[in-house]
Amino acid sequence: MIDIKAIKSELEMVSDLEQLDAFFQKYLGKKWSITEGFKQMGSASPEERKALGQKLTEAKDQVTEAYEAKEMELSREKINQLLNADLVDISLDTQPLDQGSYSVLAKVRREIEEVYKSLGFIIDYGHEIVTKYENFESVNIPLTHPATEMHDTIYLNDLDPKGLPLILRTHNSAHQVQDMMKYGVPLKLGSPGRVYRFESMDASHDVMFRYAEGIVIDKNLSIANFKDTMQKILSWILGKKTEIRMRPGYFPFVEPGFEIDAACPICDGKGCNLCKNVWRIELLGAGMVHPEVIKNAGLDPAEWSGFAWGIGVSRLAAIRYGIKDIRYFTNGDLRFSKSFA
Ligand code: FA5
Repeated sequence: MIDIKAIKSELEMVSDLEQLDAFFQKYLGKKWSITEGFKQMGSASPEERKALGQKLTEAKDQVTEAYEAKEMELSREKINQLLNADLVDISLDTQPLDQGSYSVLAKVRREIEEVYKSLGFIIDYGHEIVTKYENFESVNIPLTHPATEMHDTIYLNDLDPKGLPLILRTHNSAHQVQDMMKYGVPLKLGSPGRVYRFESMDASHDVMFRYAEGIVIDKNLSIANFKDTMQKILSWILGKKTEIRMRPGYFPFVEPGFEIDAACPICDGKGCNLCKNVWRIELLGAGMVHPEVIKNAGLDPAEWSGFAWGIGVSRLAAIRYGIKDIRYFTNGDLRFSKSFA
């Protein structure tokens, strides 16, 4: 007769899936005695067959149930073993990763943005590809001005809707009028970004350099407001120690115009390539916004006034960190970049 108790205790001794498989072959597979028992039923009388059939079915059900429970238990154990073997110990130190960092120019640009924002300015980067109208005429530079010629401006093959060639902006003043119209007045807006000029490169000139425009439009603005704003921005970024000089300058989009120079950090008056031996480095152009520019934005210059400036960020960074040549910023020398990481 089938001894279910003995079979179950044999199952209890099974400790892995391989043994369980052997158990299955022995008791539940085709060769098992229960199966054999079913086969023998053919030779039994109808009464015996019924009783035997019932017993065999019960036995099979009980062994199958116990087998399935054991299979579940062993499978779980196996999964846990595999998971534990694969466990990543996050408390262990990993290999140090080569992390990137902001370039010097990005750091200085971000600082300028911070100062602008702290003074309540909107930031708008504008576009690097602009029309000739935006770059020149909107800011009162006639298309006959020498700056529009190839030697200063980089032209693209693509045309604007008027059929004129598109250009790479030479300054972010290209967005002054557009921004006045876009944001309305009064306005305080900062526009940092890359600008492009077709010119010979040297320690203080590059064909692509970082620039940061600023413009304020309001009623009754004066040169005193302009000076105060410039002093705040420059002393924040350069510190109070860097000597600054303001002198008259000419730009067709301002009246009066100014240029601000900073003392050369490299030669201390002895002369070097960065300042071309004149001790001072031109840092920015600026002035009171020209009435024609205000008119181009659809505003009445009798009511609205403004001041604007354009900082050479590459030069500002060179002055701030005492770098001899602005081309270091873009020549890809990792030793230079890493020294600022
Ligand atoms: C302008 O571009 C005017 N748009 C600035 C302005 C804005 C005036 C608003 C009035 C009102 P400028 O061409 O001087 O000005 O250029 C601005 C600054 O960019 C310069 O003072 C200088 O610091 C820097 N700069 C000029 N050319 C280069 C160059 N090739 N490489 C690096 N920096 C340059």
